[in-house]
Amino acid sequence: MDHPPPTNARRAHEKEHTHPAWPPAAAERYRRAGYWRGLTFGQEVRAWARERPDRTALVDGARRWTYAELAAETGGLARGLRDLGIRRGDRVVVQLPNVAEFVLLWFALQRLGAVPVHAMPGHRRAELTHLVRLSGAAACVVPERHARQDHRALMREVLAGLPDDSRCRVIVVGEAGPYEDFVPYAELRGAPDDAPDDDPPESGDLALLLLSGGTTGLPKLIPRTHDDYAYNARAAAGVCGLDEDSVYLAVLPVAFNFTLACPGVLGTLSAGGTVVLAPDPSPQTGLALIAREGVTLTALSPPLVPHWMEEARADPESVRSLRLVQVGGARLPDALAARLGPALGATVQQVYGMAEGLLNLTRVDDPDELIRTTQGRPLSPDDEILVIGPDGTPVPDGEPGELLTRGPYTLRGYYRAAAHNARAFTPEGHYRTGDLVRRLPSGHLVVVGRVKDQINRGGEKIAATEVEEHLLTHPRISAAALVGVPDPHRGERAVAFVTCEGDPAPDVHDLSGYLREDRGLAAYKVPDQVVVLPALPLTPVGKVDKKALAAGLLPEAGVTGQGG
Ligand code: OOB
Repeated sequence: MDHPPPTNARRAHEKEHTHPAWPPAAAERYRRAGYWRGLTFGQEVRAWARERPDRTALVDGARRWTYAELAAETGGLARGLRDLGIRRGDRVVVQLPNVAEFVLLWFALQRLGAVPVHAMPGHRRAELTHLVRLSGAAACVVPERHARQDHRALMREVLAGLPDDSRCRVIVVGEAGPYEDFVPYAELRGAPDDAPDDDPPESGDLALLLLSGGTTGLPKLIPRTHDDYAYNARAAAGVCGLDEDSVYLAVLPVAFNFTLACPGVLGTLSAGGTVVLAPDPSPQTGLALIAREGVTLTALSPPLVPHWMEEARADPESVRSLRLVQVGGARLPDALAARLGPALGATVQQVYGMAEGLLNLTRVDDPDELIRTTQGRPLSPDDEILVIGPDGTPVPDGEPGELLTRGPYTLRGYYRAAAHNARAFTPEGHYRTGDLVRRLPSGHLVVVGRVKDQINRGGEKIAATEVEEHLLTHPRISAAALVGVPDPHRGERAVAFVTCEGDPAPDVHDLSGYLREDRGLAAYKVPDQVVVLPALPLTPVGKVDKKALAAGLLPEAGVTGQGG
């Protein structure tokens, strides 16, 4: 069992061993190779402002920031956060949609050496409470409202579920309203450039905590350092050929690693380009921004692709400036990959990444065949790739096996999860991705399936056991198995197979209400379909036979729902 941490805010001087880092010899190699440059994000944002003060860094609706303004404003915000009591090493849960305040606060936290913990906009009481407790957060940042949710009311519920000694502050982007103990973002704004510099972070420090897609009960936190994350963003920017004229449109949530650093927001800024935030992922909003701002690259998830193609066909003029479209987070069907480029008049880049680190991308000069049918090859020459069979030994190229990896920006262990780390990593420090891939002689990977108990609902990851544990708290449910089955729109949908006691058995509507309202679970984790069975089928070793369950829902016998 992994033990929950104390919930009160920890200070930087407390020496807690939270996670394993790279061994010194590997770290030295990564520094010598020039991957780790010894700079913090706080130093980077100031250096960018000195190099190109007047270029546009950030656009959100009618609001625009030059690089000089970005650095000045984050300096003032850092002062405001310090005055609130946030210090180097403190964790701060950030749950914001695609608004400029995400970027400004993110850099302000970096300047203090405080550590943003990335929540997704859709997360609700269950996820937020878990994030605050596990990270021992000193503060949470939320929007006033987003997508019909009052996040202040939600935070009040989260705080009520914490022990009395937790001192988690709440910062609201917008009005605090009746919540008098919450701090409005506007009050944090100190004088420009006034960042405190008495206890500066170091480049090897923890810079952020990302949420893992999860395979076990509760989501794990992924530690990323300034050195490794800056390399991730900069190297991805290099692969995408970004420069000062690049304009990146952030369509997917900015808190998502793909959008933030692959190359995304951070890679674009490191290259001197401009970041434009899309308030929603619709092609109508996206195409209007592409036309208005001269966007040159963007990143989509597979379910968005058909809608964006349709809109672009109707209005080809609007996408004239677009050069590169990245697609990742879930498997892009080969047939869609072939049609996307011509529809948007841009080069397609498949991206197979993970918050844990390893990033694979097709290259712009790859042959069409590889761009259409593979999920790319590793970003770094020092990404080490192993593809292993069930016996743990490497399989030949072309054969499917589980992908294991280690390298200059892939974690060596989750945060405060020693027991889980013993299973998720090899003794040599390779991360077990849980993905089934085939490696081609060119080094490109094809994602063919998954051995982890996770559902990938169009890029949104659902840990089956997390939802099963919530389902089992329902008074009528006696057994539950959440299974991914192929779905024409999302690639996969989540089906809950349950056995019930008493009548009537709960249907999908009842369970949706139960999971969202009673359990406080994010809506995207609610099963799309519920199937009640007299008993769940078991494998010979007595585990629930998820393959058999998934196969039972398919018209074509013999195909399982676990494929990537
Ligand atoms: C990205 O990161 P996560 O952490 O949300 O999810 C990682 C998992 C991978 O292990 C794999 O199972 C799946 O998502 N995945 C893909 C994929 N990209 C991710 N499966 C098939 N094809 C792809 N192209 O999803 C992520 C992080 C950075 C960049 C892009 C995606």
